[in-house]
Amino acid sequence: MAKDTILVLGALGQIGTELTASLREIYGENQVIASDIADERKLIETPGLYEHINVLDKEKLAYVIDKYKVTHLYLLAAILSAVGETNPKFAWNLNMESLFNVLEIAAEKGIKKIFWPSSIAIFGSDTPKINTPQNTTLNPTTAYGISKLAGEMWVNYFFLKKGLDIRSVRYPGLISYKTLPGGGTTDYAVEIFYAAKRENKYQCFLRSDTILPMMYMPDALRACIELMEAPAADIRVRSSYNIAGMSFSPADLAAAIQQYLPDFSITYKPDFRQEIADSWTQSIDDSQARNDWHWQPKFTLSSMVNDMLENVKI
Ligand code: NAD
Ligand code: AKB
Repeated sequence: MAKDTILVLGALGQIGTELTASLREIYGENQVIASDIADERKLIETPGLYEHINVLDKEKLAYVIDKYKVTHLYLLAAILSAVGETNPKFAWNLNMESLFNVLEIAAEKGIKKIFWPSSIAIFGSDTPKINTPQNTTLNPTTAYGISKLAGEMWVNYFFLKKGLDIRSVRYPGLISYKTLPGGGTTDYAVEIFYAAKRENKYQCFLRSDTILPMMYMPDALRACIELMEAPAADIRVRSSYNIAGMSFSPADLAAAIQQYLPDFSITYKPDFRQEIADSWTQSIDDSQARNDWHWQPKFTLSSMVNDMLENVKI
């Protein structure tokens, strides 16, 4: 039987660089094709097959899928929340058209499984902020959040109408040390580690008490891989699953860093990203993911800070 072949779209971003490496470790170097609109030289750590693909170029996407007989797609190309607010129409166009291209080609070519991440950005100011339920009020007020909410509805639609096996999680803000984040509201929680190691101080663009749901990258990668490997019958949410890691404010994170770097100091100068953060929730109820596919985060604030400070290279 032919082996499964995976194509990762947007492989050079914060998640993609690490997910591509993990997928290559599990499924084999030659079974995972990385692709992005950016220069392949950015993919330093994971040598292997690479294709330059703009996800808006449907013909090229279809050509690469045929060329490698791709069976599994991971769509990671997107514009995130903060950059999205600088050009809302572009964020909407890129996030929606890329998803539509993938869904239509997948339906036409019989792709076996697709992973497409949603985000906590689908929540809005009137969503319950603490222990936000799986099914709740969803009135996002960012272009990014609107595109993710519409995306959730479309992946569910393609599951129901076309039988596509699409799986999704609503990632919280992701913290990692291998690739810098690509323009989100939660990026401060990565920047702070570089500033702490470089200068022992950080000016945060959010208020000190802004609590947001966050997750360390090893947990985020495991969530994706475990969800994709779960039996289809166990996947009862076909829009996107709530998943939780940890929740903290910039002040909490600074205090955790001070456990290791006692002279580290933080100041606050909130900018336009504060309004975005204020519209999101603080903590997530992920019991449906825990029940359906046994999701369980491993990292806490303190173990994440310890690992980040050990691994961040300046
Ligand atoms: P990122 O911005 O770091 O990476 C996105 C990648 O997509 C980049 O390498 C970029 O070059 C590429 N890209 C942009 N436009 C493209 C195009 N037209 N064609 C092909 N590639 C293109 O993003 P990320 O943080 O890795 O996020 C990946 C996915 O996860 C996104 O859907 C994002 O919404 C979602 N997500 C991320 C987070 C997070 O905290 N990182 C949280 C929630 C959800
Ligand atoms: C962002 O801040 O835009 C992302 C996300 C939570 O989706 N990190």
